[in-house]
Amino acid sequence: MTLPRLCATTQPTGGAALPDYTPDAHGTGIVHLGAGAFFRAHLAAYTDAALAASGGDWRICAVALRSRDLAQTLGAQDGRFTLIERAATGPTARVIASVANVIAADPKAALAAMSDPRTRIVSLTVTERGYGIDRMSGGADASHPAVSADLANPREPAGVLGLLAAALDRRRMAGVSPFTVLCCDNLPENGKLLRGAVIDFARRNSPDLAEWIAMQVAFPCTMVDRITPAPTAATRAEATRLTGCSDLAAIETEPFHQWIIEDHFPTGRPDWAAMGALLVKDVAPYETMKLTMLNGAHSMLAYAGVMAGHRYVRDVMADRDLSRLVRRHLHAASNLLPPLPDIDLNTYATDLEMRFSNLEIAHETRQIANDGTEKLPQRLLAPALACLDCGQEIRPFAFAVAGWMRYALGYDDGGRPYPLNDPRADEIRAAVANYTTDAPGTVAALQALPGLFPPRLAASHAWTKPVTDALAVMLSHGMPVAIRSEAEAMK
Ligand code: CS2
Repeated sequence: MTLPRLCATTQPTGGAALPDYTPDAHGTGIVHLGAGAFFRAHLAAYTDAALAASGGDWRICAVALRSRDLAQTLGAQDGRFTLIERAATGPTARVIASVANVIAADPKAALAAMSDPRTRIVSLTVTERGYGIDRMSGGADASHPAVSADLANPREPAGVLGLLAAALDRRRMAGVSPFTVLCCDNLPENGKLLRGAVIDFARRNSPDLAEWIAMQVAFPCTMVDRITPAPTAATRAEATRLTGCSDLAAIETEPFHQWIIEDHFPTGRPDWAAMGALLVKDVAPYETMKLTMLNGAHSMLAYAGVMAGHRYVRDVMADRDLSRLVRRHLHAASNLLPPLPDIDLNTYATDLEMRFSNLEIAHETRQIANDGTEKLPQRLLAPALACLDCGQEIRPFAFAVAGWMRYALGYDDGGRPYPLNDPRADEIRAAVANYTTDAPGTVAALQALPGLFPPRLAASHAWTKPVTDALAVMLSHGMPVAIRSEAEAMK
């Protein structure tokens, strides 16, 4: 029997909750760049809840900048998809209808949508590497392929910074008020960072535009959180069970979700608080907490976990020694943070251990290990530098970074090579080519990658010694032994 495809005209059956508003009664007010799994589990779900609770013309035009397949799939389903929440008590599902239309790998159409006066927010989940921000200067990174192409041809942009600058320019010329730019990626002070990069990009061709953006455009910061593994055939099978339809755009996620948003939207916003978003004045402390604790521990366990043969985060948590190192990392990270009025950091850490241990979520360590050069600075290197400054034990961060270095060598404990998924993979390979089993040489070579390690950290013996020692054990005895001896050293 062929199943009907989930779309606006099918009537799903099978227990999934259906939208309790009339999607077509609402216009589109958001253009979202990056239509991947995280967007669908987070912003699309919050906006769906906001439409149901308070209405408004806030449906979303989702732009897939690169993946034509995903956009076509979602487009063929009228933007509908099943959001499966996997809890220990069993899965529940909801059909999301906040996506009104989808643009696939078509920058001209994306630019037109962003320039439309009805668009009041442009939100983004394009991953850390998708922007092309020079993290040392905070400006646009002219060596990023999309940035350099768009700087050469700013009227026909295809990359993120180019599209934002060009769309804002069109609005400026047409006398239309600017949209609010809402960065939802795991970058430190993400709104501020993106603002600096867009202004710098614009300045290179039009100082007037740069000035206008600086004066007129809001870039609120946000902290986003929901663990969302890449969907698989099992996700789609579950969606079919829960909707009675075939759904090629279904995703699965954990029940937990958090969104903390700086409340600065001059042209309005959906009622995201309807699903629990917290609108605050200053997001920075929450963002630092999440980046250092959740994401820092994630990166640590991903590198150690991949090298020790643990496929999923839940497998890491079932490894007695490595899960102790996760706890140690969370504790060390929380000690670096200022107190937050409404969050108990010990409870936050315990909750994270529970979330990582969720047996229903198949979150691949390899997925988290991707793009290390984009993630290390805010997750592990900034905390390590903070340890140097305040005299706190640096070892947990040294072990985590040694794990990244071991992974960056590109071969496992059995000598089998694997591809590095990192925008700087070629540079990394060239840097470590001569040091396959030499810990001090590897540490020195990777720390010399331009713009990655803070110079003060790389020059500190108190840092390089524990990194080198940890890497030496990983190289001579293998990752499982390195994990065990690191956990034993805690006693
Ligand atoms: C993860 C994040 O892939 C990664 O690097 O650390 O995607 C993490 O799952 C999310 O930030 C959770 O909100």
